[in-house]
Amino acid sequence: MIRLTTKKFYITTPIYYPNRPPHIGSAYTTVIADILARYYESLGYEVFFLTGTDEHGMKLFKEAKNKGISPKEYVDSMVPFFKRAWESLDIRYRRFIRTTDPDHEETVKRIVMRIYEKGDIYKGVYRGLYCVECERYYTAKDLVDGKLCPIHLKPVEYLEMEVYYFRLSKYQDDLIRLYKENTRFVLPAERKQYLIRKIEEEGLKDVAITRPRWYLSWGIECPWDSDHVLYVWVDALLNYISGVGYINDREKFEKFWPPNVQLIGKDILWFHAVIWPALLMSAGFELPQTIFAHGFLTVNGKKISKSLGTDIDPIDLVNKYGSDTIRYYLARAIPFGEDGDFSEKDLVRYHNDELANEIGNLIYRVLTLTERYFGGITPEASRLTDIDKEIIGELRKHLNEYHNFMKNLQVHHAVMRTIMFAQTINAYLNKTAPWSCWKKGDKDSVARAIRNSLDWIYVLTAMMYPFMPRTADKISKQLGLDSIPRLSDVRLIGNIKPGHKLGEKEILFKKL
Ligand code: ME8
Repeated sequence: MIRLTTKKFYITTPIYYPNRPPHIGSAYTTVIADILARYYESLGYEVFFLTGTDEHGMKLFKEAKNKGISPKEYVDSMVPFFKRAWESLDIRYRRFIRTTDPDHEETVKRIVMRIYEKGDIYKGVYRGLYCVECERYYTAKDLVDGKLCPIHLKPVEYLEMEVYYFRLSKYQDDLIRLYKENTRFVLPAERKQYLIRKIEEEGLKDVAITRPRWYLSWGIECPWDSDHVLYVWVDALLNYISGVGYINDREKFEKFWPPNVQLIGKDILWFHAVIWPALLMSAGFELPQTIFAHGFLTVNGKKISKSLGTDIDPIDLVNKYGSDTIRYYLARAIPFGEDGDFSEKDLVRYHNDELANEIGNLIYRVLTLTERYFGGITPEASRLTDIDKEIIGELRKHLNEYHNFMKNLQVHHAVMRTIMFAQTINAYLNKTAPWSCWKKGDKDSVARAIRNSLDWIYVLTAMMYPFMPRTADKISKQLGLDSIPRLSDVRLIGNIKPGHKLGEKEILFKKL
């Protein structure tokens, strides 16, 4: 029997703390994840894309207390902000996981129990420093001026309490081996080098993974000791297992595990590249293929924060510019992996120069020519000329590079190749000048230039789809197609048949 196996792609974002609505930083990770999910979907992979909210821990508990409501009421009231923002940005997640979901709580208990039974958890006393904003421990030398958290610049707390520890130190050699042998496990490569250096210099210490209930009750109960609740980070990391159906859809879990790409910001690298794989090794799960830690965004050169007014609401941006322009800008302007700055001035420039002038003009131009000379019907044309073949060679190079960049998570380069693909078609039109050929009565050359350009716009549409699904849909309609071309099906010639009637043309991007 022939078994058809479909390739799978499982991608995750961090689950965000719902103590404030999403901003352009959380939107950034989520948009890039959606771009990669749509890319693999268009290639014919079965895709599972997980995002959600991280709802336990001291930070959420304190915020709720300040508001005079229960933690659950509080998180329930905040989750819609995330769902609405992601909807406005056309984020097509397959599940929105909340760590208060019952199947998540059950999964967490089962997995930590497994780790406990293996002997990797023991009781001890924690004495040290903690930042509630980060929900993480610090040592004095990590702090700014000896007292402030290096990320939030707020004073840390001193904690002294009985806790259960996870034997992270036991996994030190396995982790170092993992980083060295599996070159794609942590990307970009500099981040991996940082981890190796830090672990080799300082050594791994065991990590506290519970809190006594007298200190914090808002969390998942520790399954072997009801006087403790689990540390919010252990609870949160395991969302990547529960979210893909570990308890409530075993078939899905078997199909998609392990994650292919886990996107995070560089702020949470330690949890994802050190604690997470160690927990998985201990519990006996296959490890994710790649943890990719991107850089941090500032807004007009300033840190994103409520007090500085830089916590821009993505929905406001979408209302002003449309989701495709925001998605395009985030993918295009910030080299994926590096820090970057978000500025509306730049966004407008990219919109005008690249979207309106290159892509919008190209499509309008080709549709206008088809209408003028062939009544909006794809013409029949004779064999390819040497110029056509040369251009096809160039386009093939851009398309191949586009795929290489997408697969290597160099999303910004893939966008560049899309623009270069459009520029090459524009240059082809200038070179073949169908309007002059028409004047000379060379109808065959006109037909060839138009037929080829339409075929290549078809490919361009498929390349644009992951970044700009709305625009890809509009172009497909203008081309008279029933659906958006898929990357798995496109060819460099022969996509659109002669006699095919195009749709109505329309300006794609108004200049801002
Ligand atoms: O850390 N630039 O949640 P969080 C780019 N709940 N990305 C940014 C950013 C910025 N300025 N600010 C935030 C948590 N991000 C935990 C995660 S996962 C098991 C638990 C993005 O709400 C980036 O992806 O603080 C970063 O890692 C994440 O938001 C932190 O979100």
